[in-house]
Amino acid sequence: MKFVDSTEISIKSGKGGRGLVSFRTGHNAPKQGADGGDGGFGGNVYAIADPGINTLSCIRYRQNYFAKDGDPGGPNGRTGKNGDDLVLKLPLGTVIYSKSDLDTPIVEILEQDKKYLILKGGKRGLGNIRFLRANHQAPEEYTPGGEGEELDITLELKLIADVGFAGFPNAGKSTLLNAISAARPKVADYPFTTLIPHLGVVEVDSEDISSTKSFVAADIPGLIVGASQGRGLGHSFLKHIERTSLVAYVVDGFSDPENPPERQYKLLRKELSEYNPELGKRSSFVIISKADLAFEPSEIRKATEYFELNNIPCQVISAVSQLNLTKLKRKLFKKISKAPVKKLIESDTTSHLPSLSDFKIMNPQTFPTSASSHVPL
Ligand SMILES: Nc1nc2c(ncn2[C@@H]2O[C@H](COP(=O)(O)OP(=O)(O)OP(=O)(O)O)[C@@H](O)[C@H]2O)c(=O)[nH]1
Ligand SMILES: [Mg+2]
Repeated sequence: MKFVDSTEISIKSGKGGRGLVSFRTGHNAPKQGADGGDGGFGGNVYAIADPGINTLSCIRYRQNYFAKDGDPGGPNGRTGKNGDDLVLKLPLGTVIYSKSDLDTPIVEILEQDKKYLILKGGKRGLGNIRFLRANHQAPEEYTPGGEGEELDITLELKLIADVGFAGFPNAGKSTLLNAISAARPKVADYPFTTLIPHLGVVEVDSEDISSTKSFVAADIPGLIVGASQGRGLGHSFLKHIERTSLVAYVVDGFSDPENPPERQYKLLRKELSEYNPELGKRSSFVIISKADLAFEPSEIRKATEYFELNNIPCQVISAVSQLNLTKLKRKLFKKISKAPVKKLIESDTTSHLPSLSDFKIMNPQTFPTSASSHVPL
């Protein structure tokens, strides 16, 4: 399936159903008593996480997503049916913005079993039965249903992974994810083999406890110098790293003596800082790959020297010969269990949304007092 990580759609909540004006009729008295029921509430628009999907491509085939209107009230005091809600099923990690303000997210889908309210449906209209008073026996008043809300939204998928592998092309990121998880990103000896991010669940055998723990690692397409300014492929995926609690820099330690691990690390870190200064400051971990290509143990010592001197946690590995992979998994797990998932917004709120207009009472000329003070909604 094609990876779609940004799309735009229009959403609308349902209008509330109109209240009914009706009267019981008898043989000689055409208006024996008001009995017009309330309308139904308009349907809300919600978003939920669907564990079965990991791209936005399924949402993209349609432009408009509308909840249903509430039905009008019926005679004999019958309340109209509430409009059906619209539930957008989205991949975990989707961020929803109003198209007119791409800086302030409205909602972030971070939890599996939570229903996130995006637009509230219109209030139900009130039937004339609600306006019945001792001194007002044949009320003609009713309220129309409240309008629904409309919004053009932009959806962006920002993966939720505990660890993001950031590295230059060919560093061995995909080979590593293949070796430590069930994910199977393609591996090849040419740059930019990975075109879309891949997630893998990594199981960790804990040293001290008998239970198995796991974390999610993301293989991000290779970055190049200038990625923060939009060069190469990596730029559009840098945003996925924003959400990982730990950035693991994957550097090829032994293929090119001209390009030692600390040089790669500094360049990568600079790119991330230029993209988002907070990212550059975030705690990092360095994975020095392809140790099977080292001829001498001294080469391995040399590769780690800079990181050890500067107190930067690192691990030399070989995904091909499975060297130090258990150690690596344990170390990554220890680092991430201290750092929670980075949220883009502190709490999701819909308070920014335009409030529904207050009800207008129709036919108010005969109604003795303000309806809103009497009528429970
Ligand atoms: N010898 C050796 N080669 C490796 C190791 N890990 C990866 N490679 C090789 O390095 C090349 C690139 O590996 P990938 O895993 O595709 O690299 P990548 O970082 O995912 O590359 P992009 O997707 O292009 O960013 C492939 O030819 C791999 O076989 C390793 O531990 N040892
Ligand atoms: Mg790859």
